[in-house]
Amino acid sequence: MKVRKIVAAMAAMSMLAAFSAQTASAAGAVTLAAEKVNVEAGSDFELKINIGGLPDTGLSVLEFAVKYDSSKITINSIDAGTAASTGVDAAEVLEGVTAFSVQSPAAGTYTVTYSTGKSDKQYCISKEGDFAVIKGSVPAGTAAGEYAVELVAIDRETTQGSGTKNTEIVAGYIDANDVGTKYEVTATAGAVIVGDGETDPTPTQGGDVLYGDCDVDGDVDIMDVIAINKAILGSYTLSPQGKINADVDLNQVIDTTDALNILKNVVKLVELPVKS
Ligand SMILES: [Ca+2]
Ligand SMILES: [Ca+2]
Repeated sequence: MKVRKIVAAMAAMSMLAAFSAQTASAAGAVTLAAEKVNVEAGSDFELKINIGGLPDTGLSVLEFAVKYDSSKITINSIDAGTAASTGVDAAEVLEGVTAFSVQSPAAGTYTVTYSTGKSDKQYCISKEGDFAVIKGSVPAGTAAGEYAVELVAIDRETTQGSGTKNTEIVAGYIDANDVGTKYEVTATAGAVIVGDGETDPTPTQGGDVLYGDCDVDGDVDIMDVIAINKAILGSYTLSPQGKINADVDLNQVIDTTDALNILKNVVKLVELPVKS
């Protein structure tokens, strides 16, 4: 039992060592699939990672990384979903270690692990459904498009000091005799879809476009400067016409340069749109 405790305390990385020493064969594939969600720029989103194809024993270890473009979407947290809420932390008290754990070692990457030294099915991942819930936001001004949320192997060595790069999402079960069984995982990427998922059309030149009129009330004044600044900070959502009107330097991005140019226009220093 001592080994099991150590294994649990050191989490998934040590699990791998246990697996390489005593891995039984396993049939079937565990599936991990991230959802695709539609989000407006400037809004929050929630995206679930669902698990299926679980073996009868459940899984006592699972680890993978979530990769995304952090210049397009922001992930604030990844919480345990229903399938990861086994109550094991109350039964297996290890200082500072929870079975479900999340870290962000680099921008655009989170690692997600579940690991327990317990072999009882109730403490293993044995329910299909949402395993993890990602909460994040899309910054205001983010261009329309589909931004992938990939589920991949954690970028590290297979075991510490092996010099071999890990290429697998690890899923396994360790029984009461410390015999490990490893399962294949089929992962499906999800996405955060901003707008209709298509790149924004070229803004209409002339016509109904009133450059600088971010709140689309028919004139350009200090309220538009406030509106665009709030939109950049994420506390205000520009309407589709507002977005076209706000991009006063016509570079397809709404940012502080546009805000400054609208302010300059209000005090009659520049004409809009500005020519770059
Ligand atoms: Ca206005
Ligand atoms: Ca712009």
